[in-house]
Amino acid sequence: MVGAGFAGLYALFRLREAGWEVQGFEAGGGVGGTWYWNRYPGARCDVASVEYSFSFSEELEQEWVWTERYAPQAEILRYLDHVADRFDLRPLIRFDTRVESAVFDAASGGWDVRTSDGEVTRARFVVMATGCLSTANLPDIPGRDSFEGELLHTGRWPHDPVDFAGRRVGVIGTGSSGIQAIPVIAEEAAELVVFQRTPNYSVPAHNGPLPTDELAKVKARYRDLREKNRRSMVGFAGWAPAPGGSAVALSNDERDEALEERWADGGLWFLSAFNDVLFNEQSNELVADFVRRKIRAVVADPAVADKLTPTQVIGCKRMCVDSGYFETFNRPDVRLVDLRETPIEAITPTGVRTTAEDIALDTLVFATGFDAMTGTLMRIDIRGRTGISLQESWEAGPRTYLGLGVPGFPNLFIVTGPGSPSVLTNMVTSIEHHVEWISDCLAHLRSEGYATIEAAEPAADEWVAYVNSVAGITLYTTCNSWYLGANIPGKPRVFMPLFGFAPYVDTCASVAADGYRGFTLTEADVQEARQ
Ligand code: N01
Repeated sequence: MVGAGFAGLYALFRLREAGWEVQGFEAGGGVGGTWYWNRYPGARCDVASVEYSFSFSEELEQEWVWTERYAPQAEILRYLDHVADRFDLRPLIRFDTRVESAVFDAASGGWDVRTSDGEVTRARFVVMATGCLSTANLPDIPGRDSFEGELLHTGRWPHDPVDFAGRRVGVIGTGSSGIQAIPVIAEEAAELVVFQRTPNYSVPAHNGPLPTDELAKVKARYRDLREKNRRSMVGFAGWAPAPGGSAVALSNDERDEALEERWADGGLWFLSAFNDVLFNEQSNELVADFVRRKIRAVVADPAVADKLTPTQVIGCKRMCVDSGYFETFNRPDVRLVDLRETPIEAITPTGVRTTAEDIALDTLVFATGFDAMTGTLMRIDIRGRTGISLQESWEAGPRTYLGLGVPGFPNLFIVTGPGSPSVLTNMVTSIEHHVEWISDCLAHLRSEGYATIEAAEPAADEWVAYVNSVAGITLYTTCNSWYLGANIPGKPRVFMPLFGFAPYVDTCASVAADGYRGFTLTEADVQEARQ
């Protein structure tokens, strides 16, 4: 089990319960994954806390008390620490231990997993619970390493508090992480300079304390909520009103009224006001225009408002959820630098040089995202049945079957891998679904006497074509997003996640019911005969 975030912890729990001997490896010094590394100011989840939580234990669900509508990073980390202790998972994990390679040994039908502590562990199965957003992207801007102030990345935030008081701070990047951190840093810093390459859409979180009676109501109906989430397209907001029809079908007033209602509720569900926002350009433009008007109404200086106003399709890059982001630009001590007008030329020992000026800084925060979905897997030397590496196999983009299995790599499973709905859903719902599917699959192999399972090439080819064809009917492919790998120089442009959770769950169930259709299962003696 590689990773001890939500996915690794649940996989360890579930597989141990099923009677397997399990060993977890975790590069970090503690559990938590994303929530261990992303400790930047303002970090919180933008799926509601009551939904962004495990459903596998009713006792856990009932006893844990979420204090805010959207849980802050520290509370989610406390929750995962609690899970690790409550279910006694820590003894199963080797911390501060990075998996460097995993090599399939055809003779034994198992994997040799080499770790940074020099050990090699033999495993029959390997489950990569390595996360979709776990390898930080630190762009190679000229002079970056010459900076003499403090250089930070939101995804690798120090454990000790960072002091911004009296400092001139720069933030590069205005995705979800930047948009959360900027208002909080602005409160503390002497000056804040925001370096923006692409403006982003953001909807207010309207975060606040979670009233006890509201939490009690959820707890009373938790099974129903979880079931609805599993039957939804995104794995959350299962109780929310169904999306309206097309945005195009309404008058301007009717549309604005519907959008105002969602805006007042806040959060990602805003994008589901109408059922065609991610499919119909005209509908998308009407919704985007509503958000643009909101930005202009908040930002006092029209020139700054213009720079902050996105033009791309809304939702194409992951929409953000904020607490006072646009308001921050009305502060006298916050400045926006539009990198489309004046790109960064270099980072200097004292700050950032754009084509227009030298900006002196004490602290520089990279909120520049991740080598998403494949970055972490591709940094591990994973070698399959024929000795081929995952890097070679995925040279033109990730190839999986169901996002769970990779042809040529027997007995290797990926939790929320590319080709599965993963990042387009509530991650915890997707993780639980995958871990349960993998656990059921291993039980099947054991009971039927199979030694190996491997995604078949034609099944993976068909699956990749299917994922692309679904992406092709959405508007997701119309901009440069990390979903497409467009944020990493040289990365193949392939839309990596699959849109639509509920139909995917049905497909996975039917594959299993069909004796793992599309996978090749090998019996123990056949495996031996192959050598
Ligand atoms: O990263 P991002 P993130 N020079 O890739 C800019 C999840 N998440 O860490 O758009 C200058 O979205 C880049 O500009 P551009 C969520 O799924 C969730 O913010 O490429 N700028 C962009 O503005 C999210 O989508 C939560 O032009 C550069 C920014 O850096 C995902 O994580 C919170 C640059 C990167 O944005 C990633 O979010 C946080 C360069 N060389 C994150 N390179 C919650 O649940 C990149 N940029 C709340």
